[in-house]
Amino acid sequence: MGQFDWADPFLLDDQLEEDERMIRDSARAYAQEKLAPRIVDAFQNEVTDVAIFREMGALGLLGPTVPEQYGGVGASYVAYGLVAREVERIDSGYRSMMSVQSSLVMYPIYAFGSEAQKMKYLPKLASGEFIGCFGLTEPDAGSDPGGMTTRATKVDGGYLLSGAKTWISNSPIADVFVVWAKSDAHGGGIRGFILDKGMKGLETPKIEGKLSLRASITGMIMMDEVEVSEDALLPDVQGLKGPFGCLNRARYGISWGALGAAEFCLHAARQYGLDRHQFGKPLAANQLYQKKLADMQTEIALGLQASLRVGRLMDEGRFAPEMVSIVKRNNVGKALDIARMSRDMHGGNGISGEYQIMRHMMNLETVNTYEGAHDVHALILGRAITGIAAF
Ligand code: TGC
Ligand code: FAD
Repeated sequence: MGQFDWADPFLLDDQLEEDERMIRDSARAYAQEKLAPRIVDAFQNEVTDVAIFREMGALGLLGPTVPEQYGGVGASYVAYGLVAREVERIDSGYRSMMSVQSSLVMYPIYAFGSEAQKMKYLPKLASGEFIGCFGLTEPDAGSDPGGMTTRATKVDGGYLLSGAKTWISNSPIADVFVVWAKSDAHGGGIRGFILDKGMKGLETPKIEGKLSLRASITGMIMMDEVEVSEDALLPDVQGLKGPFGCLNRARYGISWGALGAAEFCLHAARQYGLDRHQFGKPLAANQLYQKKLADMQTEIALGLQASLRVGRLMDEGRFAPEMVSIVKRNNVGKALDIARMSRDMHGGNGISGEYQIMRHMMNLETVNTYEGAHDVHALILGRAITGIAAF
């Protein structure tokens, strides 16, 4: 008979390769030693520490799946998921900074870029010397990015880009902008462009007053006839499959990351229940309290196994986007439920910054919305089940 480990019910650790465990351990040590001590103040004071990009870069945590010749470490998608889980165990905002850089900026340059674009951008993005952002969402095109109005107009030797992107992670501090626009030279089709900080007509105002992801800066990308040369165009993709190809990877990483936040909330509720006494016994001695812990543990364990399976299929080149919709939607939804439950189990202390549960809860509200809102993923799955698009 095997031993039961409450913190690793299905022995996930046994299912990892040695190099995946090494990357996971390195991410865990960094997150616990360097990120955990910063986060309470960073969230409270809405501070995004740009040094974090360089620290993560030095450890190979940015774009880890990119091959070594371009600055990555050629890691598996399972390893990438494990990094997301460790970073989001501290804060979803820190994971956001990492996953935008990795899946939404480095991946499209690697997958759709020219050799010159790869050499120019990838090593500096991998080291954290450059910070990247990804502009898809617009004020009037969120769940329906096909409704975007940003335009690329052909001019001699290049393009003029005009339009507004909003809710863009990292944009106010970014050096590199992957922006999606409808291009008149390509029949109005959606194309990707790489813009650089400081270009004339490019503004990146910060969005103020967020109550979620406060350690990860968010802004707009305002483009007023920004002139780019022909070599700013990502040559190897046209249409929505460009941005969606990136989103598949980022959404998959989020499915692991959200469960890292959920694990933090489970572990905190368990310890709180053991330490705090009411009615002459520990809170954890009550049946209701134990049922909540069991529900949390069960959802986390099932969700991690599902993400591991999708990661293995991704590494084998056999994943379908709908698989990613299942794990992004369900794991984030369950993580949000778990954070709310843990907040309740902490009583009054649950609302304090010091106990950190409410911060995770507030962050997960964003995670449930971005990268395809919870219900939008249900519609993607509904379409696959019925053959009818209900958007
Ligand atoms: P649809 O007709 O379904 O597809 C259009 C074209 O795209 C292809 N495609 C995909 N390709 C690869 N992967 C996927 N997941 C794909 N989904 C669709 C499709 O094959 C087709 O190709 P082609 O060659 O036939 O043209 O498109 P639709 O307009 O009906 O889309 C509907 C829907 C709901 C699927 C889509 O619009 C959607 O997913 N909406 C959600 C938008 C979203 O996720 N936005 C995220 C913005 S970025 C972000 O939030 C970053 S936060 C990061 C952080 O801080 O961590
Ligand atoms: P809407 O599309 O207006 O949706 C509002 C509600 O309506 C949702 O509940 C949705 O599920 C529902 N809904 C929409 N359509 C349907 C339908 N057909 N049927 C049923 N229900 C529907 N975007 C980027 O491009 N890059 C980034 O880096 C980025 N970072 C972000 C960071 C933060 C902090 C946040 C909050 C957002 C970020 N986003 C980013 C934007 C994010 O992807 C969008 O907010 C998201 O796609 C939803 O779009 P929306 O906000 O316009 O909501």
